[in-house]
Amino acid sequence: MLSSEISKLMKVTFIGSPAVGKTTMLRLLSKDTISKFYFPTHGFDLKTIKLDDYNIRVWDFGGQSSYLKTYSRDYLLGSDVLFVVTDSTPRNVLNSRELIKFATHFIDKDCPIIGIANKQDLTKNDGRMSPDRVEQLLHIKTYGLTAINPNERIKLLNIMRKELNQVVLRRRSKEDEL
Ligand SMILES: Nc1nc2c(ncn2[C@@H]2O[C@H](COP(=O)(O)OP(=O)(O)OP(=O)(O)O)[C@@H](O)[C@H]2O)c(=O)[nH]1
Ligand SMILES: [Mg+2]
Repeated sequence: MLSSEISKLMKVTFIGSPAVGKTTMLRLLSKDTISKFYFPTHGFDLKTIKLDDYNIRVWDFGGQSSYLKTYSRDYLLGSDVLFVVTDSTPRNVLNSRELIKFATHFIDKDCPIIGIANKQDLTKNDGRMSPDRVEQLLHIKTYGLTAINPNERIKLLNIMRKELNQVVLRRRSKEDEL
């Protein structure tokens, strides 16, 4: 397949503990109304988003550990970018490290794993850490986000654009080597 064709359809996957904001991120991307109420995702949710010349299939996986154990292989397989979403609290970030270790068994070697330090609107008194601190603890590139704020849609789209562009560039340079 040509790299130009590969670039069109991308699989982006969200994983993370329950209630960290994965579905809210999906709603932010697809311009759905953002709810402050929490409705846990059962199984997974799937939406296609158009961004530049990408058709991005975003897989939003319910955070309950039973889902992950049962479906992780099918769910993670073939991801072009994996986002590990946290609520930026120390406990959740430490749990996310385990999740990253687990996920690496199911994704390709060259699939980037990107951290999201969500709920940046919360205060330090809530235990909210800065994106830099979350990045240090996760040992993966991490971006801060407030997914309940509709104004952050552009920010999330830019993060996705940047990461997908890098994936495509890496693939192109690999193709050139062949
Ligand atoms: N304060 C704050 N709350 C947020 C933010 N993002 C999401 N939430 C809230 O967190 C709760 C859980 O959000 P969801 O997006 O449903 O979480 P989830 O990760 O999809 O949860 P599961 O489907 O159970 O895995 C909801 O009440 C959201 O309104 C944020 O940036 N800041
Ligand atoms: Mg959800």
